[in-house]
Amino acid sequence: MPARSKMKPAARVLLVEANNMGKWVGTTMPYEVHIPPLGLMYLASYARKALPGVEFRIVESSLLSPDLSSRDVDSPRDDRFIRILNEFQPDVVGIRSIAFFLEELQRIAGLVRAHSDATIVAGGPIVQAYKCRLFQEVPELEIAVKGEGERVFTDLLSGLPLPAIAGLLYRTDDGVAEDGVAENEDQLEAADIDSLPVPAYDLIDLDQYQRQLSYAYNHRRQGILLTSRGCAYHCTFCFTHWKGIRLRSAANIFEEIRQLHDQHGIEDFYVVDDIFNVNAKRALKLFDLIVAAGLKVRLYFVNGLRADITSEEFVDRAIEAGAVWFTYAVESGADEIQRLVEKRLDLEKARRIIAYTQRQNVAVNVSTMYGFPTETRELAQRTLDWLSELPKPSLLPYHFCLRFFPGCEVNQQALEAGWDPGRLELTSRFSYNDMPMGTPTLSKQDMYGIQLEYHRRFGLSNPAAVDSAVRTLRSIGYSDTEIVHMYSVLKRKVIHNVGDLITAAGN
Ligand code: B12
Ligand code: SF4
Repeated sequence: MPARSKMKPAARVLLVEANNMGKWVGTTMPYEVHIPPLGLMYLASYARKALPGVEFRIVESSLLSPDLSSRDVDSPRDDRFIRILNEFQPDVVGIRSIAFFLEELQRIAGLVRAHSDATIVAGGPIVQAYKCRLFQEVPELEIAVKGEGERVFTDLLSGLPLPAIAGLLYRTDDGVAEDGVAENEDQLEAADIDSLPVPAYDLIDLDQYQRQLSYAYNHRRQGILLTSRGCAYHCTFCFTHWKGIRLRSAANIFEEIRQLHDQHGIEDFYVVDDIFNVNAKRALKLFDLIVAAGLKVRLYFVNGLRADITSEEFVDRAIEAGAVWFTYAVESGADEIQRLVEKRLDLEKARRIIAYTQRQNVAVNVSTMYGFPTETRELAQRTLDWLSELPKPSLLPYHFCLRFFPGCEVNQQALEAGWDPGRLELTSRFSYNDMPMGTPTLSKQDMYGIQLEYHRRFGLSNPAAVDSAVRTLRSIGYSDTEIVHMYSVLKRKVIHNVGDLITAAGN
């Protein structure tokens, strides 16, 4: 790959979300979880404001096939992407990916190089995870952007010299850079995130996303809200790709909601912040604005609320503003593990507020994990027992085996606890519901036992749990089709009706 010292100013930019959602859920269905690619939509809206002459297009690589059942046949999927390259003739192809989808990034970069001479730029969490190594893994890659992309990508597109743009990694033949890849200093993240334009919803097909499932497994016109960047906590298993934490104001978030509602007919808003409720005052103000405007919207806290800082007032006012979906990230019911991973959740407070939320008849998810370094069967068992003290099981049966993504502190903790380094790397390629391999303190058999016990007591093999989840879903407006589609993906097999679902749970 010839090194470049700068890019020619670009006229056409193709942005690609490189993912393989079938791999994620480990199955092929005519509908999958697909979420509008927010990072790329932010890049496009920012860059086109600064460079109005540049034309942008956004595609998601695993949504290219009109018929998802043919996804395993490589050529039709490749053909559609090649057709886009030929028709659009991009000068730049910007690809977002995460560590889990390295193979998909490789596939897309290979296709671009074979069928176009566009400059290939990568961004997203995968860059922070792999840094210079990404250039070995993806030989076609020319430039990569570390962290926040709006300003850096705009500078790149306008043709500034590469050494002058903070936040870049790029191939160079200056003979100085190690491995032929230069790394510029990190950029300063935008301080005022209220000034970022609303993501470019006009560049995606909201109907196509509605045919897929949202982050909350329903078929809606999806509005994705990122109301803050970064997290105030530092859990060792979590991949931190923003540096500090920055919050948008309640007024700014409300304006986005109103705009998406009025201009795009969006009524369902999925909040993907790391911890939305990190500032309670801001959250309550947002709820007040929505209520005062009489906006009929539904809010889904799909990603994470920290339970021990959530109050009853937060829950009540969120529901008044339209919240129907609360996800509490608990991880472990053992204080020892809470300390080890530096989450330090107050489990007693967490239990109280989760129970309170469950009594309000909204969807409540409690995400937990097992397989932490040094975690024994007894410690893992404590999480299951902790869950049993809640009034209801988690609506989504989310008890995951910990994965180790490159760049997370927990990898060091695992190595210190005697884990095999090759094994750690392997786990980052597994789907969340692939069966785990065992750890020095938790055998593979123990892990199977934990999974089975979880599903028997709280999850997919428990008819009462499934029945209660179905009732809640119906009460918050899910159609039976949505419920059946959701469970087909969760169970990795097509379910035909709700009755079959409950019967199947008992078998
Ligand atoms: C929504 C979400 C999901 C959704 C949708 C997937 C998606 N679109 O990413 C769902 C639920 C499906 C999901 C699943 C998973 N996710 Co997820 N997810 C997120 C979450 C919460 C928000 C993503 C987002 O929209 N961020 C906001 C946008 C604005 O940020 P961004 O995409 O990073 O984009 C900015 C920059 O990165 C950069 N940029 C991005 N792309 C590009 C491209 C170019 C060319 C340039 C120049 C710049 C650039 O500019 C953007 C604007 O500043 C993040 C956490 C987070 N805070 O980001 C985790 C996160 C991305 N997920 C993660 C993981 C691990 C997963 C799973 C593998 C989990 C699992 N074990 O099952 C699965 C994989 C499936 C999948 N398709 O992603 C990790 C990735 C870690 C890593 N090292 O790669 C993250 C970072 C969470 C974490 N802290 O650990 N996820
Ligand atoms: S796991 Fe959640 S609380 Fe912990 S650092 Fe990551 S986003 Fe923050």
